[in-house]
Amino acid sequence: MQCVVLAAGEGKRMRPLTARRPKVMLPVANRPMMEHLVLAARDAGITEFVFVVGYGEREVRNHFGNGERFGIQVAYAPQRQQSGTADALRSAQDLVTGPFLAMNGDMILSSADIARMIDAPAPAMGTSTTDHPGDFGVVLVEDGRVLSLEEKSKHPKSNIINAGAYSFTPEIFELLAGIRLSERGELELTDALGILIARHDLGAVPLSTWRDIGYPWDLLDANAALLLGLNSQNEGIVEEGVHLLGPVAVGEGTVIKSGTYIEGPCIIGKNCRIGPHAYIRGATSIGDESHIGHCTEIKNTVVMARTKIPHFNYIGDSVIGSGCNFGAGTKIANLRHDHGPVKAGGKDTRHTKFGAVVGDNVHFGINCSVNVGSVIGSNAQFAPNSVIEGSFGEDAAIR
Ligand code: TTP
Repeated sequence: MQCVVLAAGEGKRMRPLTARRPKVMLPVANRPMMEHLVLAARDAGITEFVFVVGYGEREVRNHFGNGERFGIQVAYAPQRQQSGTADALRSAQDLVTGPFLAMNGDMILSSADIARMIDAPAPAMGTSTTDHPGDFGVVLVEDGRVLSLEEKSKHPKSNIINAGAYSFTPEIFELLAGIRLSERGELELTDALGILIARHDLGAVPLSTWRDIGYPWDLLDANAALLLGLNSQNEGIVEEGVHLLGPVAVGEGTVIKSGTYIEGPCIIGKNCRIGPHAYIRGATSIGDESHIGHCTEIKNTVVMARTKIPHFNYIGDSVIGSGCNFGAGTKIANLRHDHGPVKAGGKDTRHTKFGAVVGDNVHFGINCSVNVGSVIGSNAQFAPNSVIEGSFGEDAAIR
């Protein structure tokens, strides 16, 4: 069976992290999120993939190539304009040869859940439950059939939602051919699903491990969930006097210097310098070639490659892009005094602990204070002692 992965979207909700890379290539537990999904599908028995690519497609192609290094075969279906999920799936039509799975590339699923999708008679939709169904397509299910699907309802009729994973036969392409632009100007897969639902012909497959990754704070939740399965591993150098508690994976060429205390689950990439005397708490992922230095504390955070957080820093519950530099003493707050949910970029993160979203190549002078919920565009620069709060665009500067 083939698996079509929709990976062409712009990921606007994920900005500024997607300013220069596609959302599906954002790292979770130090691998692109889509790699976790593809490996889970491979482990469920799928070896033939069609990746629908568009925004940032070069990065996807460079990473996966023909799939050989992952033990799979990959063909690419370019979607020239990101005009919706129906259009994305239609782009794969010429490469699909029989019944197939289709999955959004921006989610996490276990191989057991994907195996359930493979076993389900087509057409079928994977479903999951959530405490905020109004952000998704809400479905009513009876006797294993989807009875209705309502997108982003203000008054959701259930807490069951469309997980964005489907089992189809090529008949879906006939339905997609008749789809018209939706109110928001997109060609939406849900319109074709509506036809199947009206025919009482769409099965529901409950999935227990689904995680959607739409916003930066979803990256933290997905990262924590995936690190729960981490096994300790050391391919680097751990000096005497380092404490490693719980699962900690240390990549090749990385040196963890004396006095450093790491409470897993934490994954540290290749060629990093950690410590001396750094304190890293779970669930944290640190990308390749990063430097976490003396008296720096990092907690529940994703740090991308080549970022330097070298002296007396605190970073909590944050997503930090690649190539950033934190001046000595710069800290990110992660809790409001009233312990209320943090808003970031005007959105409710639904997290009482959330720090900041920092794009790529951001430079902080010494002793900057970054308040909860700050969103900082790529290449921003901040003078020493800056108080940083709210949203800053790309190339922003406080001098
Ligand atoms: P969405 O999450 O709806 O869209 P997006 O990824 O562009 O993100 P945002 O809403 O933040 O801009 O897309 C669901 C999946 O479908 C995702 O894996 C990307 C993929 N997709 C395409 O491949 N082509 C498209 O035209 C669209 C809209 C989405």
